[in-house]
Amino acid sequence: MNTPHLTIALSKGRILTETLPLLAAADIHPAEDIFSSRKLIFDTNHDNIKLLVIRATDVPTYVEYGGADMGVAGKDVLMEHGGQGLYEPLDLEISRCKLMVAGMKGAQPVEGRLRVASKFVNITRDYYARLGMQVDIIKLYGAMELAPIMGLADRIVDIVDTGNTLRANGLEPLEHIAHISSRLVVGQPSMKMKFEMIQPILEKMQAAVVAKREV
Ligand code: PRT
Ligand code: MG
Repeated sequence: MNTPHLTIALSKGRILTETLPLLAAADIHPAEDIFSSRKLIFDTNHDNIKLLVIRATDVPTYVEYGGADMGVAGKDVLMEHGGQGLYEPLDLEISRCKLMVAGMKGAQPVEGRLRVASKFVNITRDYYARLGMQVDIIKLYGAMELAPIMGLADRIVDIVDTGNTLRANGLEPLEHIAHISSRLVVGQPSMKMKFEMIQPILEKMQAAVVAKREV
């Protein structure tokens, strides 16, 4: 019987550094140094396992459409993408942060409709819909903190870790939307067709997550 191939999509950037030790715990090692290479596809120590290193926001898309069998992405990215076609079997407990609403420190109450800037437009829409509030959402691709300063928006929805970025820009956290960490996702067809290959990887990664927790 020939062994199936497995492609794992990894988010480049800050999540990658914390993902590699968890993959190593499942005996998956890139064949060369990911950080010094410009490649997008990496061989591993297994002939039939390849790694993709792509933008975090593209990971759920690759996995949903079968361009990768599984992947690692932040819960923020997964919430924004929507869960269609994806299983989320494992919380890797890495790259933790919070999704929050923030605004200018000590700002006056807003009259009329709130203007909210974010790159997370779906999360923002859902959040205010649950509060029964109609808001104007302004899509940005980065540096959300600038929007309230320049009068573009009253609020932002963004990721907060230490809060230093907010503080440095005269903003303050106002409302907590969700706790965020990175998750392992598996495409639904891959989970079915390649279960025997995926299952031991999941188990070993889970054991590594638990072991790390107990340090
Ligand atoms: O850079 P690119 O546009 O390709 O994507 P990206 O910026 O989303 O990637 P990256 O690598 O920066 O972040 C990927 C993931 O890391 C996010 O999707 C989160 O799940 C997770 N993560 C964890 C964070 C942070 N912590 C974080 N602090 N992502 C972003 N930040 C940024 C935040 O946007 C803000 O600008 O850091 C700033 C806040 O940090 P503090 O410590 O100042 O509060
Ligand atoms: Mg970034």
